[in-house]
Amino acid sequence: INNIDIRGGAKQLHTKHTMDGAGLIDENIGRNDGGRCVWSSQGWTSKIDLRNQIFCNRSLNMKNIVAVGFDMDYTLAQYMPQTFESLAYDGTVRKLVYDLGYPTELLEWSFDWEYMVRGLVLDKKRGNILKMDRHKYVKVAYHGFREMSKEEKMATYGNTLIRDSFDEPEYALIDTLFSLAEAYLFAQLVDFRDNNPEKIPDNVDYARMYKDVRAAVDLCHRDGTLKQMVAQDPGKYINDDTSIVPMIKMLRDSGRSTFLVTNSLWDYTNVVMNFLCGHRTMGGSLPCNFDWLENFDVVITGSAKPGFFHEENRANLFEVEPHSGMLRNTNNGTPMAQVGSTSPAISLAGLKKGCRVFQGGSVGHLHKLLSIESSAQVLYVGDHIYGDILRSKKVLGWRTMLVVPELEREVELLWKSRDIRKQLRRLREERALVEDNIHHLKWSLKYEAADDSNKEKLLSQLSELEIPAKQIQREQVRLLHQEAQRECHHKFHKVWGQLMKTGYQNSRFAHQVERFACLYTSQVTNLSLYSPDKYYRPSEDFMPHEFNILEL
Ligand code: U5P
Repeated sequence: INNIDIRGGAKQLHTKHTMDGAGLIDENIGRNDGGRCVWSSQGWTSKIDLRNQIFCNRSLNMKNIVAVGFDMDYTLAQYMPQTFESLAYDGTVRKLVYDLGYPTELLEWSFDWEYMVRGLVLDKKRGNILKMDRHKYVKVAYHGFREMSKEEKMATYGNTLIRDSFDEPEYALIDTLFSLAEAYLFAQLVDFRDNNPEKIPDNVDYARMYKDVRAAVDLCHRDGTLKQMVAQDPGKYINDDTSIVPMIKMLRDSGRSTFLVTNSLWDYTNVVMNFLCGHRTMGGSLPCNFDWLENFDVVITGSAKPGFFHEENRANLFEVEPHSGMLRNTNNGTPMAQVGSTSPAISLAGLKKGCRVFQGGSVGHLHKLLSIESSAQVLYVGDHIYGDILRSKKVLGWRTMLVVPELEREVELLWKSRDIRKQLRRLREERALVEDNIHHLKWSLKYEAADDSNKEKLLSQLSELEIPAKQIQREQVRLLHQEAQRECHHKFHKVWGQLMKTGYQNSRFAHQVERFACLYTSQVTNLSLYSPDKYYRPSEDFMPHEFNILEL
């Protein structure tokens, strides 16, 4: 220990992980292999697979957390987009054709569930799909499925002074996995309209098409198109994850209350949670029961997030009778005395034993039910930056963890492409140095050179840098750089590149993750890899000047 180089040691902690080359990446670190860190000559190294680590943006001491809450859809329940979003896509197409009068050709279309990614922005009016960096600079732009030229992109989005905010209502944010199907269908419709103007009425512009798609997708979620199918065979649509129950049990054993707040209604919530906690199905051999409720203190369904997070929200809170699904009125969580009943209303405040199920209400009700004194005592885990994370953190002050399933692949590819990234960085620095040198020589020549011999020397140095051979070298550097960049981009996603990056900048999505999520991770069950009392600490912030000095 005496031999630790403080800087080197500290660095190792952040940089050494289990993904040691392509071999180790697939090694499944067992959950009972005795310890999560190892000490070696290189310092302490984490044994938790990078893909399963919890990353921290803002310090969070779990000791201060008294209640941990979960969103359900795409947080506890990871849907398989290839089946679930395809179902949404097919249902939406049928609604567009049969209810809204779109051409029947649409029925022949198919859905490429891998094409769209989260973090994209739809320009409803122009029919464009955009990926931008954290400064809202549009880096990748497609009109339907046609890539926009640099000039076209600049002409439409390039003016930095009048740059749009790229928010609703002119734009739509693809920030939940639920939106992938609608984004794809929008691109298809834009293409279709451009190529077959006679088949789409004049008054149906791109924005109207988006509105129709959005409404049809939403209806599929609400009218049973999707949920009946999922209820029949949840295993076809939802990833089986047996580690959810132990993870929740761990939190409960550590003294935390646990709760569920979902926008789904009770009947569907019951199906999904039965599948996740006990592999039961609606019509299958193991009919749904309510055992899963023992994992929670309070379940709130039909919560209408993000409105739920506003304390001034006056939404009524109903108690759900699990067997019948019937709703009972409550008075701020206290059951209303029945007309003619003489028994006093039972207070639900401080509820300790036996989970109760509710519908609606707002965060004030939940705090009362769980005896929460300060919102900083609550950690909420969700998948939707706007619906789950932004409001709960910003409006309310809950601590937040964002589930980003894409992170698993992102981290894996990042690991595999680290050599090309290093090369990219080197080329970039090299180019900058050559450019700086040329500037320096030109500057000296113009403003400093005292005599002719000095001038001659400078000129010869300059020509050395600028002679054709050097120019070619510079061009080679530039091309290599471009190629490496393209290769990197395509490795992550053939069209949109890396989820968290846009060129060298953080993507807008990454920026939001950084700002709004205290923690983020690929799966909710990664919580069980860490102590329920863990003090999550972010890595040190670095400004570019510090970064250069510390040569990170
Ligand atoms: N949902 C809609 N409309 C959409 C997308 C999702 O109603 O366009 C529904 C899902 O079907 C699910 C709920 O029931 O919203 C999301 O719930 P949660 O993420 O709060 O658990």
